Amino acid sequence: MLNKILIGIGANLIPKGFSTIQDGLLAAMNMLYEYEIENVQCSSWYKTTPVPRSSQPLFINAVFSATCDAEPRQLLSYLNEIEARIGRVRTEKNEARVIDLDILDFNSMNIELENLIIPHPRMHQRAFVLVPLHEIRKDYIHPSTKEPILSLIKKLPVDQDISRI
Ligand code: PH2
Ligand code: MG
Ligand code: MG
Repeated sequence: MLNKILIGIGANLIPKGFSTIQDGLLAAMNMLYEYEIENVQCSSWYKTTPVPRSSQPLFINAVFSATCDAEPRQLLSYLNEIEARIGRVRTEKNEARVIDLDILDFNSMNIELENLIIPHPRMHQRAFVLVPLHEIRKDYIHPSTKEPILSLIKKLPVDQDISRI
């Protein structure tokens, strides 16, 4: 278990075969061990308004830390596979979805590959990432800006509602 990772998880549609959004998210989390993503520590679940604001349904979001042997590209393909197993079909960017798994942080490194930038390029602007992340990593420092998580939270725009479920 070489690598320490942070993953954002969220959805705003109920997947087929599940009765709630959260059931789909929990099913995805139960698949992680099949990909040797281990030592999972998850924040509380949060109800959040869509960013940017839209008429989409509210999201359920959380952040978890874990360990894995996989390299970033391999990890991304594992996460994409889990999304597909829950029933995600990708069409347009920022559309409503049954599951989204995003790599937020990988060993606190700055990584730029084709189709994969870590830390996640928009995480510092998103309450639905920063607030749950702060719950599990109070000392988190953003790897590229070096800003502590609390100062990032203080700079968030006020229109992003988030409440613990
Ligand atoms: N994900 C997005 C865009 N907007 N808003 C909320 N509240 N939660 C999300 O998970 C989310 C979003 C892109 O992946
Ligand atoms: Mg996302
Ligand atoms: Mg994604």
